[in-house]
Amino acid sequence: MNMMFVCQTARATTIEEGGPTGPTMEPADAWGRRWVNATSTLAKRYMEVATAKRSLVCLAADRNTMAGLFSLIEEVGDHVAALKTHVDLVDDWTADAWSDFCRAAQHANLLIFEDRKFADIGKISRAQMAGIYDIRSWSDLVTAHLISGPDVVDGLQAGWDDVGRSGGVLLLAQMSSRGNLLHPAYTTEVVEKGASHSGVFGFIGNGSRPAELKALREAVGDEKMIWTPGVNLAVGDGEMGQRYGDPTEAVMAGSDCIIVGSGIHKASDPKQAAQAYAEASWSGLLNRTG
Ligand code: 5FU
Repeated sequence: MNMMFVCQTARATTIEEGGPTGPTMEPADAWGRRWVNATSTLAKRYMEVATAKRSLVCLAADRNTMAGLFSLIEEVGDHVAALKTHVDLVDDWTADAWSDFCRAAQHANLLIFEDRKFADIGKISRAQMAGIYDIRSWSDLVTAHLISGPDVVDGLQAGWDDVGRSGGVLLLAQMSSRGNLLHPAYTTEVVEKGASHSGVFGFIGNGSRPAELKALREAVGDEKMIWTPGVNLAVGDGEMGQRYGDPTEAVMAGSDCIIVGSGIHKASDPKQAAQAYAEASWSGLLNRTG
């Protein structure tokens, strides 16, 4: 992919511009308690970008070619606030192409979130941040299961430290897939252990079940983020056990970011779809009380 092409076509949205579809709003006014209580610089950065773009959408960019990924950013970059990747599902992945892709994402003002779901002991998680994909060098956020104990978070933080960068961990407190084993007692323990850790940016919640999400928000409190997959404007069962809930309801129940994959990247018009999800998420934020 020609980097010049990417730079000319992708456009960074600034807060001063007020995003693509409306007047400027201050993050504090849009986010209320979450803005006041957030202690993480990354969370504030996310809330600023989301406010500027009037979008609480994280694009799950699950396309398996670099060309497909580049065109997605070009089409929807203005309407999403973060980019979620699975670096290991790209068929024609090369380090150079990925580095250009990350640059295009940064240019579009997107936090880069690798949904790696780390789950090993601390020292191995640290080592896994390096390796061929070198996740520590380009990710702002990664996911982790807490099943192996709290050192996984320290290991991931050490990974970013090793290259002089910083990042945040999203712990899986719930999942959207049917039959998952993250039962309420496990969720409670993940939240208890994660809530006080400065390396924990927030939690993954189940976007398909607003009642579960509401309970998760009550347990988490106002400081940390909750980001939610399992969201689609077509509510119901998805492919291979995925479940979908309504984007606006998810935000009103306490989600700070809806993670949307096929609803955008498989749409006949991804830009229009991204705009629809942005609007649904933004109206949820403006209408939520907590
Ligand atoms: F942790 C989770 C989860 O519980 N459910 C998910 O669906 C993560 N995901 C990711 O969100 C999953 O790996 C996909 O990348 C994305 C959902 O894509 P969809 O096409 O919107 O279903």
